[in-house]
Amino acid sequence: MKPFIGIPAYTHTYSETGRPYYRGYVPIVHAVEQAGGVPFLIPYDLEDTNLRALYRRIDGLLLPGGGDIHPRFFGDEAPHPSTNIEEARDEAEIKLIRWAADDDMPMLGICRGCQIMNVALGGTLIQDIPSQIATDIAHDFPNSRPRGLTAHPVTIVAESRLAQIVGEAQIMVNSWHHQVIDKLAPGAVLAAQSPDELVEAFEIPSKRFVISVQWHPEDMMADDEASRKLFRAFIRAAQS
Ligand SMILES: [Mn+2]
Repeated sequence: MKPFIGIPAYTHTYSETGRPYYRGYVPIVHAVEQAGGVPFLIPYDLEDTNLRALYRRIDGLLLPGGGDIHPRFFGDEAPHPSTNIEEARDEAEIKLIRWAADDDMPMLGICRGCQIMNVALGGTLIQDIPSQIATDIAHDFPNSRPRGLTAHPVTIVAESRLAQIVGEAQIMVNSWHHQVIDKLAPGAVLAAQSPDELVEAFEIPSKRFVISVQWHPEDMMADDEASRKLFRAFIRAAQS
């Protein structure tokens, strides 16, 4: 049986009509399929018992990219003018992540998913790299940039699970984030960092498979073996 991979869908209301829709990022769904999993989109704004019922059907949880996380979830009292905050999404994803952590369900976090996983498990974020950190590295490229284009290298921590999976000490990754992890959650360890020493990936060694990356491997699948290896390792873990 192929494993079911839960992917929280988010809502989007079209300004022209005011009608709300659920949305999921197509390349993530395709990446899960290519790696051997069955994608399972989860509408998050459900009654708790229904969210829990959907959760119980999945074998792995994939937290996708998206807008910023409300700073109240990581105890920051000075909100930066952040973009696309959807607190109901934050709340539902935090619930799903905590359930999955308690059950030792395999999890893969991507970009916002990396950040919300860290927050859900007790870590914090830097709200805005450009205004809070001196760095020469561009982490937040314009949306017009082709998604498969790499932006900066990351150094993978030797001995990490990520290093075992990827089999390389350094890889090139894309980058579309203006937020980044500050303090790692208890139990989480650094798995990769950019040359300016920002957290680009973390993992939780005590869990069967919990890895989060700040880049978007789903957008690099076509040309990048490291991205394919990461998705395949996640699906394999969800299958076992
Ligand atoms: Mn980056």
